Amino acid sequence: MVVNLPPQYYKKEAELKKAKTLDEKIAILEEMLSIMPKHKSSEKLQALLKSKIAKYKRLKEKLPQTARKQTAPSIKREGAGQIVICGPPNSGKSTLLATLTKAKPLIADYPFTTKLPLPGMFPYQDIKIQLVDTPALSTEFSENWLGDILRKADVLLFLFSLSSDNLIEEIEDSLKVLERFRIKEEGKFSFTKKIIWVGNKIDHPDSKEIEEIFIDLYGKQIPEFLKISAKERINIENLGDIFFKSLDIIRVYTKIPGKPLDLQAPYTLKKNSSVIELAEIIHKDLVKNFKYARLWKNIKEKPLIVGRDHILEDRDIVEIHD
Ligand SMILES: Nc1nc2c(ncn2[C@@H]2O[C@H](COP(=O)(O)OP(=O)(O)OP(=O)(O)O)[C@@H](O)[C@H]2O)c(=O)[nH]1
Ligand SMILES: [Mg+2]
Repeated sequence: MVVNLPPQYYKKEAELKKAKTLDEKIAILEEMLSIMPKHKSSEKLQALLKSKIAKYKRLKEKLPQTARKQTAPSIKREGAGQIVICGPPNSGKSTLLATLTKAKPLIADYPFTTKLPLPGMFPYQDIKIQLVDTPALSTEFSENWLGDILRKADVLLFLFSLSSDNLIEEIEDSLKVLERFRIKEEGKFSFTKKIIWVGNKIDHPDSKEIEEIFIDLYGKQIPEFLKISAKERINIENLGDIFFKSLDIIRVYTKIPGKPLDLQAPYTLKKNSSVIELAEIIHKDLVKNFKYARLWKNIKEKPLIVGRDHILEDRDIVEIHD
């Protein structure tokens, strides 16, 4: 049966598509319901709108207070770099955070369990990398603050589930959100951020079959992806090396003249940083009064004497003289 709907209804329908928050969506849906002519022909549509309103209200109930108030959550950066875990609902993002760090996120077998970002520190050799779990990417529910968190990350880890029957739809939906967040270029498979692609749940009996479908569709654009089981801890031993490499950082140990070497806590700098950039982080007086530096590749060998523009490498030991 054809439903004759007034033009205001279509206007509201367009507004609904642009609505970002659950409150906005509910308000618009309620308006649509009130505008709609109430006869037999529109019964189905009325029921659909009512069920949507009920669904959004249920979701709102589940949101913690802070999210309901629309205060944008943010994460304080800590450690040598920040990798934000993102991806479709139920892919195991929170499980991965729980497996790799001491954080205790809520994990459950239904979508949209995670409502707020949660950080955890991942120990890698003598540094710590911050991992952040986030709510699922979803064109329907992702709020703009999630975009801020993803754009501020050093690297993104996109986690998808190799046990999901809807994997392709889920990835497409996530990619649309990344476009909305201006992290993916529209219509192109190109991103403003470095992304580590990870297929999770390889312990699942269907994972081989789903992986084939994934490769058929994305093999060209995503030639490299990791396969893990966050829950069963399969293939997670190399993640540290991969994370460290992705961050493009180096560790530099400093030695105070006349004191023994303390290899405890390295400074972390961007790759290709120079000696003077290290001095800047240590103390601004060191920059002003910089004379030369002694640099060891190996503390047992004789040091090199280097100037301010010398480019540092991972694990260099530096003693600045002023
Ligand atoms: N078989 C299997 N199940 C997993 C694995 N990782 C996570 N799961 C299960 O998948 C379900 C979802 O896990 P979560 O970690 O909550 O997933 P999420 O991506 O954080 O989900 P949302 O926060 O809802 O987006 C839970 O039942 C987990 O136990 C895995 O490696 N293998
Ligand atoms: Mg989660």
